[in-house]
Amino acid sequence: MAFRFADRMLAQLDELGRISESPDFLVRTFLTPEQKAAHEKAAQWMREAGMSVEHDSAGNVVGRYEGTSPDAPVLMLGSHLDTVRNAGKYDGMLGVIAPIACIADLNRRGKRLPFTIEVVGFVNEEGTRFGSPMTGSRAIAGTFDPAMLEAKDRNGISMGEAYKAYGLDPAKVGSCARKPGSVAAFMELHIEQGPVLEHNNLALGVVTAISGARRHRVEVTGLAGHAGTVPMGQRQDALLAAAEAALFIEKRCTGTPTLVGTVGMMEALPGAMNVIPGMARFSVDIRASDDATRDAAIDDVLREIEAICARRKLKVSVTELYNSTATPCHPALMKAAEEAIRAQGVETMHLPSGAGHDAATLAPLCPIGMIFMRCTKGISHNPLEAVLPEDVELATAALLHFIENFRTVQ
Ligand code: HGY
Ligand code: MN
Ligand code: MN
Repeated sequence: MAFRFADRMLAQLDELGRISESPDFLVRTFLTPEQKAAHEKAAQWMREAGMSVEHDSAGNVVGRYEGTSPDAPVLMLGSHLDTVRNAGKYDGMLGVIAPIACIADLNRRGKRLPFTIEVVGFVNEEGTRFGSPMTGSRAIAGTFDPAMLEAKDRNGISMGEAYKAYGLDPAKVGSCARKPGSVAAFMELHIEQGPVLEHNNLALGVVTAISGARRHRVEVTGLAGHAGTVPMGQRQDALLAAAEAALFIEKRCTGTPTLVGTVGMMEALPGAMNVIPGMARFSVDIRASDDATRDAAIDDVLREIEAICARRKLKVSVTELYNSTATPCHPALMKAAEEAIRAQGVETMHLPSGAGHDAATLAPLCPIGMIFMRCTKGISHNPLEAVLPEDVELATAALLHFIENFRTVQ
């Protein structure tokens, strides 16, 4: 069945899904040649849709569709174009391709609205390469922290050095910050990345709030040794402390509604089968729908990590990489999103987001809203991530309705 939007969009999402640092799985991280290639592809589609395009000081790709009154505040749309490792091809990218399809439709009809529309492909929402996420949306929101330029990737390259190698001045990353009042609203379309819409047999949902997250990197230092000669009772095995900590995180974060804790990365160093790990590095990602619940869990976890390392006579250093607060969506945008969805003749529901999104980062700048689209079995951050073409069609039609009926939020 030929769709008005979905056929071309799914082909574009497939094309972006093939721009990867690995031939074996999808991974496209911050300030890489693959990021540049994906942004150039998006820029081409933005131009074809009738937009002017710029790449801003943080590396975001920004398409602009002028309105009838040039000095009216901007309606900003978009999402991120970077991915996790072994990613699906809809997380982020759907939220860039859909608004481009909407603008292309307006342009085909020669329709201009009483406000300018911008579509942004944000950089580094995931934080895959340097640990610290949301760089592009923070820069636009005016909350970019230059200290993040010190964060290093797994090869020891800092974000600042990577910016230079990419051709951007690290000292100017934050210069793309928007003036307060210059952006009327930000609306992000994103796959739900969870099972709730599918469980309720709904294609689209209205997001109520976005969970806050905090991320830490932990480094444990013990004593490397010979696996065959050091008796078990005389070891300072850094990896076992990390393993104990991971199990404590699971236990502490189990049983409290909306509280989740994840150790997504763990390294044993020097990383040889016959060497007792003298060092271990691991990540801690803890979230909840309210900050107090989350922060109490983090306090307990950090205290337990210290205790484990003291007992095992190990040194430990903890670095906080990210701290975002739980963010409510603006009621007026929730209402407009619900109207836009219902105008497609379908039911919908309100639901929170356990995942973080660029929308939350933009909340200090302007009112924010999100529309969720069902994804198969709620799977995400996984190549099995999948969507239904009819849902893509519905989501894009709803987004277009939202755009054409948008009124500045009071
Ligand atoms: O981690 C998150 O919630 C998002 O996918 N960056
Ligand atoms: Mn993601
Ligand atoms: Mn995402």
